[in-house]
Amino acid sequence: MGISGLQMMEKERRWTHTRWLAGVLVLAVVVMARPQAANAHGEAADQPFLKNLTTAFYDVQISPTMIEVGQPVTITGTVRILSTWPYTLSAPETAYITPVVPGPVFALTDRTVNGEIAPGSIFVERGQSYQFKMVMVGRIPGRYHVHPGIAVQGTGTLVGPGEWITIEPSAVAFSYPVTLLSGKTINLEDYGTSFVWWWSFAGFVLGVIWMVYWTVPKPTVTRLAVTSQLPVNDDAPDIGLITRTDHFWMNVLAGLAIIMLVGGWIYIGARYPVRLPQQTIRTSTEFVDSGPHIAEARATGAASYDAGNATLTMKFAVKNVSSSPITVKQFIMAMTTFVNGGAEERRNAGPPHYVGELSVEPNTAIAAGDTQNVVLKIKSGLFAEERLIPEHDPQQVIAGLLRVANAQGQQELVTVKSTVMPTEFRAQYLP
Ligand SMILES: [Cu+2]
Repeated sequence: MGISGLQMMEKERRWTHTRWLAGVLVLAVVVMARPQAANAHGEAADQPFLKNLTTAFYDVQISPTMIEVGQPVTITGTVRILSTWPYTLSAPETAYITPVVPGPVFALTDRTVNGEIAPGSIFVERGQSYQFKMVMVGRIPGRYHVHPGIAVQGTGTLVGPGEWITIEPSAVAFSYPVTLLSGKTINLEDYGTSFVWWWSFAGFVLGVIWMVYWTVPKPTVTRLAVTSQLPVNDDAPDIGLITRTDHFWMNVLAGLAIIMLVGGWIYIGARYPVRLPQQTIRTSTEFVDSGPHIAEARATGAASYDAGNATLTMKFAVKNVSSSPITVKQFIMAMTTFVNGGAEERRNAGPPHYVGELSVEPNTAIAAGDTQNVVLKIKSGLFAEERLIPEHDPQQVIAGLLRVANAQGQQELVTVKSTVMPTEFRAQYLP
């Protein structure tokens, strides 16, 4: 093969390369040009056990649902870290209760957990409940789905029920005044923004110069086959790998980086002589009183789930250990609440989309000291929408809270766990 043959091959190779690049580019444009409105926070993608065995959110209220920029929205509710927390996940120890919103469209101004101020993470325990209150103010106009969530270290963020919130534009620009310990008030919305931006940008530019220097005109990367043959500390100036000029320019870049660093220290020291390190606050909250012990419950057989008509049927033996009759009021699973009651009780149970009806049979009060076998039936599209029920898992288990109340208005949320069997089986050819 002559020189021209080699050139032809090189041309061909480049052309294939160009076509491949063009293909990737077209694909990227197609993917990016067709954005779909996001209607959830991706929780449906999580495995069912990750939702129903870990936590249960109840009594969640998110209001008001229509505000103007600068006005507050309050999220209240309770999350229980279930005692059924899966052994396949790392134990829940540190967690962070947070609003789950699409980006910085709100500013969180206040958060309490079990009545205590909780600016950061908290230590948590299985079986305990965490009553939360979060206040956030509207920042960027739009319509957003807002959930409370609990981010558990080692597991991820588990979300509660959500509500659509509309932020209308306001005549007044958003501001977030904060009073410093010195007594001076600053606007957190734009405080130091331009300095932070330009300073970061300067560091970025330095990094880009370094990267381009070594990748575009230099053969360091493209001749990997050659460089990989050289000893680690061989600059190989004889083959033009790293020359004296390169050393010079790298020293200049390193010098600039050091000047930026030292300059930054001097500037900070002179401009802000009084400083406090950023605070890391970890608190263990007092546990909320879970109320009197009035009932016990356990599964008396496998639950069944019929995906065809979206119906979950569970069997429990409920024992009344109080001195007055009790009734089963709700079944709470992950971010959903199913209510044995009227429209009013459903309205109070949480954001309407995540509330459904619960049928209890027999729906009669359980006398003091008695144990009654009850069948709980729920028909709801939420099971499929949120992917709550395992239908094809190595552990076919669900868990939740049974809310039981007596005539005196006392109530208890009893953790229940049950095996669940699907009633429909579909062919599955891929794992
Ligand atoms: Cu959502």
